[in-house]
Amino acid sequence: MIAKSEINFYKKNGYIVKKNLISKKEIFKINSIVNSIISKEKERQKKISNNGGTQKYNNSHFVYNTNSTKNKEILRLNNPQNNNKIFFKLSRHKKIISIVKKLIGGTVRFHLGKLNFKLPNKKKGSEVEWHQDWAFYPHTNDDLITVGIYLENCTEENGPLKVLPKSHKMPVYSHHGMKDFIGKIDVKKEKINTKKNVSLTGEAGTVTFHHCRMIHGSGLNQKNNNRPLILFGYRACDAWPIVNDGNPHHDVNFKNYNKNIIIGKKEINFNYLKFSSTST
Ligand SMILES: O=C(O)CCC(=O)C(=O)O
Repeated sequence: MIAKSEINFYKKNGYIVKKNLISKKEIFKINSIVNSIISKEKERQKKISNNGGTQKYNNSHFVYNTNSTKNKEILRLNNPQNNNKIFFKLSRHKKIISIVKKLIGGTVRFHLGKLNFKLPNKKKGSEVEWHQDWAFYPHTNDDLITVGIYLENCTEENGPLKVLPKSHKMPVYSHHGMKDFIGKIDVKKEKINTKKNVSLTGEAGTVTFHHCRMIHGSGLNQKNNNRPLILFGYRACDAWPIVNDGNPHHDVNFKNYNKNIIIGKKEINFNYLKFSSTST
């Protein structure tokens, strides 16, 4: 499923793209579920007056471009794998997991999922500024990877994922503004040359893999579709989260945390977290 040369390419550049990894038949089924979930949500919205950008929090929820009821559009479905089993199965897809396993060192624990949309026709509001995923969820090591699955053909005009090759070997940059976390890098201030970025385009079913420290983002969508892109995050079993990012976390529920192990032995004791007192 993945050649040695591709693993070496990933190590050197921080990303790889596997064209048409997921079959058109599977993509067709997934898209019919996506369409039905979106229609249901739109119907639900009609019955609700202004209720904020995020409707409910059961770990799988919609994120909107605005809190207002006017011109409200869906930007994202968070954690689709908890919404419908078709996404759960996709998050455990053998072809994806066998590649992830090779790229992050042998063990695989599921981390998070998103189904991102881009507003059509150059509408502003869903561009993604340059960032490193690592800044959102630092771990005890950086064997973490983000996998992107295009559900529709994604050309340059659709606002594809863009990566800066080799940037996974650069420092982790500040994602803060004056004082608060703003989730993006000030590339001018950091003197980062973004001109050498690479667009990860591909037909529906194409799958992208990028390192958690890779600087990446995406621009406007000039077309009239909504560029559905599923993103799944995976981490090696020995990469422990330093912050609680709202996704399964060992401090919150160890059993749940272990349930996300796809390849690897379940930890049965917590000794690694016990601190011995050395104070006198
Ligand atoms: O949807 C996109 O174009 C990119 C999203 C992304 O990079 C992220 O959510 O971390």
